[in-house]
Amino acid sequence: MLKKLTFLTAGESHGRGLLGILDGIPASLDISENEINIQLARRQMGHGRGGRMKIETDKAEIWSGVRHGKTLGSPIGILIQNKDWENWTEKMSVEPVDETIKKVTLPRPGHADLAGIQKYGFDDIRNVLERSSARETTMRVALGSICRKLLEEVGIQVASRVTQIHSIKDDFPIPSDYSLDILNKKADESPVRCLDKNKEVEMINCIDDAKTSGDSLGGIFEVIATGLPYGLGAHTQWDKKLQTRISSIMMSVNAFKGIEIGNGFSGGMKFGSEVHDEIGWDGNKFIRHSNNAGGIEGGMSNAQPIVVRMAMKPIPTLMKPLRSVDIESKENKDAHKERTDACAVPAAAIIAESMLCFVLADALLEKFGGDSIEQLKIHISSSAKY
Ligand code: EPS
Repeated sequence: MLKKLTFLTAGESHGRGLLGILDGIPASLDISENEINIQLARRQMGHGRGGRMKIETDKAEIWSGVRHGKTLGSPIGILIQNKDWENWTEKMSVEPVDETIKKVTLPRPGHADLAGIQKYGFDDIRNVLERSSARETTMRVALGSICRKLLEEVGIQVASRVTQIHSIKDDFPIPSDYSLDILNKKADESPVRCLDKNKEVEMINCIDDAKTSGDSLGGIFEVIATGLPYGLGAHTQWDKKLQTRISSIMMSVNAFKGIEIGNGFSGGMKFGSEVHDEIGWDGNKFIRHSNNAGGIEGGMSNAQPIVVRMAMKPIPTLMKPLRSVDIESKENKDAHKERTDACAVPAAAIIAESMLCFVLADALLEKFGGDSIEQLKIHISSSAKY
């Protein structure tokens, strides 16, 4: 669904590390490993994460596509080492090993385990679970942070906040004087990325209770982008529409099960007169009296903030496992359990920010083009409408 950018990730959760390539970023964008690492650290935050995040301190090593702090226009290659690898050298060895490695044979409901072994004919679920692990999202955030940098260069910002964990809702409206910088700062300060301090305590307690009872929790979060011009995406064909592109990339994250743009589902229960955003003129430009459309009309950005809400399912690995069947013996048994997170909704919000960055950078490059950032800026300043 990306038109100008291409990215690929590789790597198993407990393998040596993660590899990523991002192609299509114009030349002369300032980027440093540190800027990528700041985003990687944001993804590692959040109450409810398990032991793995205490082991890893994700650091990106740029292997290609950048010289003297600026992109070259060539593919950008990144490597992130898994610190946990040293504990898995036999179990995840690339070469055959003499030691007998215990197979994982108890598929977890909700994970890729059962469909994966049926598809590939494996007799060890580890061959599936290692790649279907959320560890892969580390590289998405690393590559997405380069897209974020490109967007920031032209005044587009992306931020997120958690609005619900399990049944605890944070309905706190985003204060009108908050820039997205401030929103991200406030959300980053919260262990659950929410704005309401009372709800924060309730969410933390809810996560702790779930953890104590060997369970896991999902939730809902909001991703917002501001500073967009009119006309990213197009109304002319299904795959050019901005909402197609945003939803397909968002829904490529395993744990994301629902998406809503603007007032999405609640709009289905209202009259048209209550939903559509009335148009005004402030003497200089068109304005809107509301943003229920979430910044997209007819498949195009309409110069309002883009607002996307995502639902994340509870993590499928449970310390109090659900019923399953052994794939070898076909006996009824409890599902596989191993170290896990009780809740990763705050991290998921950062992953979704990165997903939105890919689409917006791609659509921006499609509309305005340019081999270098300077050219892109010239094209934007000569033709963008806000
Ligand atoms: C995950 C299981 C846990 C998570 C992991 C995703 O890892 P481990 O099995 O090593 O304890 O912490 O997430 C990450 C490693 C990460 O970086 O987000 C899973 O099964 O999906």
